[in-house]
Amino acid sequence: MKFNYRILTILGFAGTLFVGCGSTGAILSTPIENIDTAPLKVTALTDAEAKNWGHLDLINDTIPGMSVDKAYAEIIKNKKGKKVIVAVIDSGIDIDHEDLRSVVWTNEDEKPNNGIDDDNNGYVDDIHGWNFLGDGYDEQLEYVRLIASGDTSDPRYAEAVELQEKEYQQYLGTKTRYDQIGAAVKGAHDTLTTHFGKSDYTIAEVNAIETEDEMLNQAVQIAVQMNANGLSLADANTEINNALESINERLNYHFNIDFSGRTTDDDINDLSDIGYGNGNVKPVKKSESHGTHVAGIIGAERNNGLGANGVANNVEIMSIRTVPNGDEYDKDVALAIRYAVDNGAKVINGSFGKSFSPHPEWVRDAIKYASDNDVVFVHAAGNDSKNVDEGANFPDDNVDFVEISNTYIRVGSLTSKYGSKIVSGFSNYGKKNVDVFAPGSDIYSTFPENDYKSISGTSMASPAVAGVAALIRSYYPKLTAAQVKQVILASGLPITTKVVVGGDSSNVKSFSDLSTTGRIVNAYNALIMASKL
Ligand SMILES: [Ca+2]
Ligand SMILES: [Ca+2]
Ligand SMILES: [Ca+2]
Ligand SMILES: [Ca+2]
Repeated sequence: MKFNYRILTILGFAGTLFVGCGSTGAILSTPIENIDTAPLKVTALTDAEAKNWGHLDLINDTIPGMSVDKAYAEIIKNKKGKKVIVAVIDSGIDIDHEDLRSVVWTNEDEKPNNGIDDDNNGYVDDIHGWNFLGDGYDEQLEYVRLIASGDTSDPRYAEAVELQEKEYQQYLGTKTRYDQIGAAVKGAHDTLTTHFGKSDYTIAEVNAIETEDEMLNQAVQIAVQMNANGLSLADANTEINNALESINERLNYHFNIDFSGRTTDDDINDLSDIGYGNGNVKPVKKSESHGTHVAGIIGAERNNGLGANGVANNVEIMSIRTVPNGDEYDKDVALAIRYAVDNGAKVINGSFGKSFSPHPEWVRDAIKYASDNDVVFVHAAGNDSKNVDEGANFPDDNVDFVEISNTYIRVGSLTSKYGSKIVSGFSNYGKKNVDVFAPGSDIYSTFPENDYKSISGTSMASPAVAGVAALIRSYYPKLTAAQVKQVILASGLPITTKVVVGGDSSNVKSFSDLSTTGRIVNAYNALIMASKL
């Protein structure tokens, strides 16, 4: 699964609306009292800050960004460094995007569209990367595939069955709630449209209504409540329909034991059966935006007057389409990592993961292959608000905490609020299995078809760190991948105060217990430390 957070945010929002039905101002969080004395930024971010907060500086701006702008102003200046290839193993990238097309990797040894594997790397016409999914888009979750396989001898079969029943029922319940809210919102909007003789009525007009009509009164209440949450009824309708689309995808594909999404003609249990898929590394539809957003965080062209600034200014982005709408296959992930290593990537970003894995050794071997070949692998910690030391989280770099790679970095997510709420509520953590934290909440970056949006997830924190790794490799190319990892970890800013974990104000932990380092990534410090090695 891709690790962005949009769907869950909407679910939480509408859940609150439902619970609070009839009363306004339902979205209130419990205040946090005196769990630290760290300075908090008291004013809201400006528009410019909101679109760039991950690059700002804790001291100059009181925002816990990675000091990227300071690094450019004081260290990099006009230097141009060495070009670094960064592989994005994801959902495909809009390589024609106005803010990305200048940084797209091209395989110079391959001739396009001749049906021949000119560079003899096992992939025909792979010009900008590879697409292991072919025309595929929707997929089951991995534990649903396990149930579909009927392999009752698998030690996790019973767990999978239980999980599927639980999650399916949960989403079915959510769907029912959404259908109810959707019907109420639509009914209220229709009533008010009829009442006013127009659909673009204002909240002031709604507030002025005085009536004994029960249906009209109810419509007023719903409109007032939605307005308290910042939405007109028409907008709420759209949000609910979008959310329902996501929920239906889950029910129809992710949790559906009878669905098969695989379109490539390969044997999924034979790692030597390669060459399937195709050279089209773009998303198959606009909604497949994840990889494009991730790519922009790493390397969107800087200071070109368009959209966003990537962290790194001298990269080529290789797109390896591997992660569907649903769980990725171990075989595709293992081959994608090897493709990246064999075709010149020095940094790989993996903003995806899952809790079941039929062939974890294939992926682990590939991660070790990256490590053995001097490639940094950056992985998102995941968005379940949980401690990943306590359960399976794939792809991983260890067996029972014994690491097989010294170039693998796992990243948790930060908000822009320095202080007790600095950890993103969705972010996973782990004293052993998460290494550092980096900006991941409300990150502005590229979306398909020359669009730009702010979205949240550890999926956004991981490429921020991949960008820093690329910066170091660009300006200090003599450092090994293992040294780059060491520098990123050791140069981060330590935070020793207590923070809220899982977005739950009763769950307070010391930030230093959430990762191996207790640090937040800082590009400025990393470049200084790299210069001294
Ligand atoms: Ca080729
Ligand atoms: Ca060719
Ligand atoms: Ca730009
Ligand atoms: Ca590790």
